[in-house]
Amino acid sequence: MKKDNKIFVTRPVLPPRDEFHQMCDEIFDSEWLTNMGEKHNLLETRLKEYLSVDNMSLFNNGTNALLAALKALELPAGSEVITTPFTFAATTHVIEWNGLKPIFADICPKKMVLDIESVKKAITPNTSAILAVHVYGFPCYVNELEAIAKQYGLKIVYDGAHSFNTRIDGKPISEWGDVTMLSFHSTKLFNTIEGGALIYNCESLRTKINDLRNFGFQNEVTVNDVGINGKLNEIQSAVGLLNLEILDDEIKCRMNLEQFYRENLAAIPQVSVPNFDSGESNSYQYFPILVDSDRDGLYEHLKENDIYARRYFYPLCSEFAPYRNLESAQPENLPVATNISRKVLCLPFYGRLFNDERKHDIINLIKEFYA
Ligand code: T4K
Repeated sequence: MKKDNKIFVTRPVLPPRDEFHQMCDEIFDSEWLTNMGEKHNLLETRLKEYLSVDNMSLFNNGTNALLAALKALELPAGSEVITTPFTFAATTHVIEWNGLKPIFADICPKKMVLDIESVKKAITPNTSAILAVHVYGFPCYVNELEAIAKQYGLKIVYDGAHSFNTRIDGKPISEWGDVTMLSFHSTKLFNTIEGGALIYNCESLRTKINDLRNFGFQNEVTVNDVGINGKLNEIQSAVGLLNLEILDDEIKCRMNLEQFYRENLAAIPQVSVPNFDSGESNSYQYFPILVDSDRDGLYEHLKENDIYARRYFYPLCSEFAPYRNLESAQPENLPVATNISRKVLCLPFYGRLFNDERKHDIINLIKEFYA
């Protein structure tokens, strides 16, 4: 396919072609394509080392992983799960697919993650869990959420689709919560084309999660759980193994690009860049900015010039048809999320862009729009 001049919000990290072809040859020769093969198991081991975690189960995408996470916790049917509206549709959908009820709480303006006071207000006798999102890799207020969960006997699941290797004071973000999901979709910092993982602190969840990932089979003749097909195949695992080798180079390029953006955007008063708290590491997944004046105008102006920034996450999940009639979905319950979703814009952010002269076009177009 012919390459064009468009600059997208992201571009996938791709492994060296010859190394990928070699891995494909190995897979063809082995005649083992999926169902927890050699490459799958090696990838799981390598990822656990890279992320400094003990318990991980790979999945064929982040959404299936999150579906299985909620199922594994055996929450009472129809119970309420407090969640953020400022996320990708998958986060809310997995609550519904598990026969649970999403209850939206507002976010805080600084890091755009769940606001603690709003979570507290949303708790009822029917609340069973909190499904929080480390949005753009900004860590949630994990200690405060943990205290709430302890007080009310709730489970915590983190949607960490954006928080590959996010750490707080050097500790992996997955140390907090019962289960953390990672997404390895092509648009993510670390990708396996499609893919994902669950990380959990309690080893006893391993069998349950792995069974749920494989239709609920415990052995050849026993199905004890309503499982799904959540298995990551060998070709995807090969992409993961090779991408892991080049991940640190990708992160370095993204760090440089982030610095470039921050330095050049500082002179544009209509635009601000959210910051991480001290001790928190950036996941270098997205580069969100908050635009005070005419965000949609700026988005269109960039698009007319072949720069495809994205308004992640606008509209809010609470505005989508399946959810908009919920009491907690009403805009007066979600003033901060509503405001931020009208201001946020994710600028193109991927390693190769740092060495592309067109990164200057992005800055110049923003300046031109506000001139
Ligand atoms: N929770 C959260 C918080 C999430 O953000 C996501 C996914 C999930 C859960 C679910 O995880 P997964 O089940 O997906 O593992 C994209 C991604 O598909 C999605 O994974 C991601 N979040 C979401 C934020 O972004 P779209 O609909 O915006 O993708 P699309 O096709 O418009 O792609 C965005 C841009 O990326 C394109 O304009 C060009 C570029 N691109 C994309 C693909 C697929 C490429 O250059 N090459 C490619 O192969 O959802």
